[in-house]
Amino acid sequence: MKHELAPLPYAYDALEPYIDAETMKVHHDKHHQAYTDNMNAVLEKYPDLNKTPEEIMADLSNSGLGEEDQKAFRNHGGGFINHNFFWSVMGPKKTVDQFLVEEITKTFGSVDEFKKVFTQAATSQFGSGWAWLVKSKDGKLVVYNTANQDSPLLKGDQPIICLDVWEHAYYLKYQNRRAEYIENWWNVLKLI
Ligand code: MN3
Repeated sequence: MKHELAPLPYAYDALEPYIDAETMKVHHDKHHQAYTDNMNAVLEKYPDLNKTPEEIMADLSNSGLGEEDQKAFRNHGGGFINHNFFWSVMGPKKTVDQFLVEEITKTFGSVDEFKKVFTQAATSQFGSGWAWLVKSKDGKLVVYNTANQDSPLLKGDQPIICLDVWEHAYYLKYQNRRAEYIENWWNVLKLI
């Protein structure tokens, strides 16, 4: 089954000035499109596989994909899934999830404390990767980072918040200033 790249749920310039329109355009139209195309190239070898990308990722070793295709899917399918989720947690307007705020406060003590922990995970990811807030299999909120396009679904965790810290996510505007990108990004995270 061929998967289409969905349009961004807002205009390219909707996250200005924190994330610039040019970055959003290249990030979505080029990078996310490439992950989508490369994932489709893997999946077209398995026309009878009747699973969503998320279902495949959540049980990759039993997905029916060959070993090399599992590696390719982990990267490109990961890129497809992670970016879809990333666009969805951002927006030009806050739509604060009060239940999530309460859960975060219970787990981390306060939203500010959570931001410190998450920022640390995002800042310290060496090279390309992501920072995550997930609900783990046992129902706990956990922050960690992953390398490359590795998805929390690989471990059975459910993503709640994510931040792309690949250079392509910020380099046009921020160059090497990842910390500044992360600090500004809180303004476009709509959930808290
Ligand atoms: Mn990216």
